[in-house]
Amino acid sequence: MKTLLLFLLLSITAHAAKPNIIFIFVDNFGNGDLGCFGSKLHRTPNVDRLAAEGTKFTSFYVASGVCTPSRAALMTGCYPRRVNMHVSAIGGAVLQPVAEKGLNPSEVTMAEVMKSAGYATMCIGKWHLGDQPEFLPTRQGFDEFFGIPYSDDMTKDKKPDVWPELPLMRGEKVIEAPADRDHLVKRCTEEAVKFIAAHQAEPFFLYLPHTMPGSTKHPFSSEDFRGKSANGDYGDSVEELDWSTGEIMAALKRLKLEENTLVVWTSDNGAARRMPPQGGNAPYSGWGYDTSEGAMRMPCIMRWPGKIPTGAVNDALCSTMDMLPTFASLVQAKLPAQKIDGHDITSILMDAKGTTSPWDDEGFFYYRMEQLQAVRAGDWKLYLPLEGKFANLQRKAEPAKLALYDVRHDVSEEREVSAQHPEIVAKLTALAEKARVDLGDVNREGSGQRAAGKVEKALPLLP
Ligand SMILES: [Ca+2]
Repeated sequence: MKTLLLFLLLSITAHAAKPNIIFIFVDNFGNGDLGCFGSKLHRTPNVDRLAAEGTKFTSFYVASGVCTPSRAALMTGCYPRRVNMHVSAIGGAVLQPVAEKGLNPSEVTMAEVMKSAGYATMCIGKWHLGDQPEFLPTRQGFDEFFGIPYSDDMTKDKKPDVWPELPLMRGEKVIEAPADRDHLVKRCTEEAVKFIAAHQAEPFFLYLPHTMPGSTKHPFSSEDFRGKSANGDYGDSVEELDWSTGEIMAALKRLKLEENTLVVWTSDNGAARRMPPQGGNAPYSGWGYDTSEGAMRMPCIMRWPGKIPTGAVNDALCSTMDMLPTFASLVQAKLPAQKIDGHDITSILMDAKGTTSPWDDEGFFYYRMEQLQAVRAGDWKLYLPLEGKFANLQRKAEPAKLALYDVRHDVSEEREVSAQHPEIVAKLTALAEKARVDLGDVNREGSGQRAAGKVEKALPLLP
């Protein structure tokens, strides 16, 4: 009897020590689109509450300004170039349907790390790391998948001879085509609540990469939200995503899981340029898809009562690449054997006062597809002088020129200060060269790159 009691006590303690993790990843959503990050346009009370009960991260970066590479970096803890997911097989910025390329099954994903620690895992929403069976979430550590394999705008009418109807999937099966885009957020939310309830008695990892606001001019939302916001289809979508967050938090509360669950809320890249504008990346400059602060510096909130400070703002330089090693540390899992780029930032999460991070010494690199365009270390972001492929797509008036900004204190990049700080320019230039050796650049392979996955012949996903 005593042994049994001790065993029960130990298993309860062991469980309590293993937090559930929910990672909410919205799509093409700007820093300035949340009330708690300054939006006057959108009503986001649920995400605002998350921020009030947790910490806002204000120097939190994705590793690319566009979907596929950004997601590859989150899943692997690696720069997109390291895992060769920085371009598609046909030289595009993201994977298209019926792609021969995908995230290599030999890469160890965040989900596989969580599984190794005994977690139940599910991916709900938009995957975008390969649409062939070999590359689906169910082959990368997720017990379950509900959602679409790529962006919601990749519909059959765009390439009728090659692309299938937008597939909604459960596991590896197409259950609906075309997927009903109006109800994706609603249905993904219901699935999330169901998953949480089903796994309330064991540690779980829920990856919720929402499909919206997504990649179209007219983001989709259900009838409960359509036409209700002050900012058109985009605002409706933002407010539905906020509702979704509220539903998830309510489920955690109802099931008494609030205390032992780490919730992370962020976006895969900034709001894209549209005319007229929809989402906003204020106070950062630039739009989604490039290497501007607007494209890669994301609104990020983390909530974990008793562990992560409440109502705090944390300006340490962090990245989605840090999530894999940090989660591994929190759940006492082993790190992948292969080299990763992210850092265990547990101590940073738990102390909002510091502003230093491991990236300050080694540099954080902004790549656009194959091109290294900028580097940040500490307070400073250096835009590299560019001659290659994308030079004309760099930011502001003088695109190919070297430029230095103090992006901690001058977040809107109004004062170019390279002439005043030649030593900082030299230091960041040297860091950039180290990155080129390891990760490569235009027409230059890096010594630390690994191959992506590839199939001989890609087939459309059909019901
Ligand atoms: Ca995106």
